[in-house]
Amino acid sequence: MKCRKCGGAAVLELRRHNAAFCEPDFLEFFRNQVREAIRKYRMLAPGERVLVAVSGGKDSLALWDVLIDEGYQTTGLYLDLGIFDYSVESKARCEAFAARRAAPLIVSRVADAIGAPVPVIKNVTRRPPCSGCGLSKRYLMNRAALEHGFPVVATGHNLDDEAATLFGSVMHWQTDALPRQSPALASTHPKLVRRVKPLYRLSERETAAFAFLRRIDYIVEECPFAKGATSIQHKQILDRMEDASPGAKHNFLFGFLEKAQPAFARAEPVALNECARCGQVTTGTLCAFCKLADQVKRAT
Ligand code: Q46
Ligand code: ZN
Repeated sequence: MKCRKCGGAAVLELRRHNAAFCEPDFLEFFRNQVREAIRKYRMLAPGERVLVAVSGGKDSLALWDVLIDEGYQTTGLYLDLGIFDYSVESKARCEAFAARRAAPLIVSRVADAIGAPVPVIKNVTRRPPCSGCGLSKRYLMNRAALEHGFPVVATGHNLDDEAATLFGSVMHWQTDALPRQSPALASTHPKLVRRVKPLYRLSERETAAFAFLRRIDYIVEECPFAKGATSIQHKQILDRMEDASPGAKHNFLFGFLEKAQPAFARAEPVALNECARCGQVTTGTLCAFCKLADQVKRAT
């Protein structure tokens, strides 16, 4: 196998690109894909302050690594979900990465914000753990960005994540979710920061290879609650399609973004208010996070 760029010995074959790369050319290919994502969706201004949501996994730490090297003023945000050893280990990886790159890291505990960690929230609500967890993460990311004066939050969602989310939304025809399925979400309210996903052009295998080659120490284990989550089942289905037909995920996601998404755009923007208690954005009077906090308080 020869590198497409230099003809040297390749370390990685990318079937969907019908190409193989040596180590330096793969790293450059990876960074170019991030640059292209940022350019195409105008995700970040040069040198902008960016809050990077990090979980300790390969994707978010690879993203942070690239953004630091691209000259953005980054700060990491680690949300401690209180999920047993998984949270202890993943926090340690984020702290070690931040120390190695001499980058600031904010740590925020879900239990401090809502009154209980994710496993307790799951028991209180009797809903899948990812439901309360996802809601809390979205809320706390936005709140941390506002409190610390960041105009934008970057997350490590990759091509596999985005294709699986799209697949799930299409399977259930969640037409509310489809307009928001985008690599970049603009701010539609002064209290809502922009959200961007600069890794959306890169597969999970590619981010794993990048993290490995950059010697990033990341947590390999998944969250224990990920097992059985429907998003994992959707990923497995898409993996089988990708095996049979390299490029299937890319075509599914990119085809949607380029050709289908405009058909689902809302004619009228959703009216947003400020939560009567916390002041964060909501479509009702009290936001979903404050309602969840009340539910936790009543039960604990
Ligand atoms: S952390 Fe939270 Fe994920 Fe664990 S409980 Fe679900 S949403 S799987 S990315
Ligand atoms: Zn609220």
